[in-house]
Amino acid sequence: QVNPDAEIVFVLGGPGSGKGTQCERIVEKYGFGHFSAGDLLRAEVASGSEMGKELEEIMKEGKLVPSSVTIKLLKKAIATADGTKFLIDGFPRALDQAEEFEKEVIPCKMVLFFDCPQDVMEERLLKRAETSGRADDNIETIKKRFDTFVNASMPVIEHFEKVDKVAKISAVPAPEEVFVEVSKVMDTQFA
Ligand code: UP5
Ligand code: MG
Repeated sequence: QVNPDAEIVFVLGGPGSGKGTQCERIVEKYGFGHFSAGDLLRAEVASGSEMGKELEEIMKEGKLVPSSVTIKLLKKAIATADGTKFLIDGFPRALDQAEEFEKEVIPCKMVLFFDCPQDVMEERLLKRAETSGRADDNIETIKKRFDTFVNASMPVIEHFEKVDKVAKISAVPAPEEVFVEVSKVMDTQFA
């Protein structure tokens, strides 16, 4: 079961905004545990299971997998990990997912939102496509991921803004410059 003292940070932002990149740095500097919902799903796909095959189809369309799947994977990861401070990267991606997670697992302490224009994200993803091997790093799927982000995921950020839990950071500068701003937020929140 999840430790009720666990402190959860949702790390959100569009496809290619740099969530994973910044999470790596936070882990290194602040000793958080890091769980990427997308990485957990890709591991399930790689396992070759029946469920993995279904997930693969959904992800190729840039759509959202059922929250029962992501919440189960995340809950297990958090419950079995050491430590009490966790980054949840790329989840929740829709309002009902946020509500369900906070009800069934634990409320989040705050949200880090990496704000990035679509043209910048597209350029990064197309560049990464040359080496990533990710099935969703192609222009058709990238466009669909952007649509899903705008329509389903932005309302999550708006919801947490209303309750004053969002730290919005521009993801446009170089990674080390973005991390300077991230560090300011982390130093304040986790002093
Ligand atoms: N890069 C990073 N920062 C940079 C910077 N400041 N300047 C220049 N370049 C920068 O970065 C992307 C690329 O940009 C890299 O090459 C990096 O070097 C460079 P990365 O840190 O990987 O960005 P990130 O935001 O993590 O991008 P990612 O592609 O992982 O985001 P997505 O949100 O699209 O992917 P995710 O893995 O979270 O989800 C994939 C799919 O899984 C979803 O589309 C969906 O189908 C499914 N999913 C669900 O259904 N539910 C979930 O809860 C989660 C996922
Ligand atoms: Mg990522």
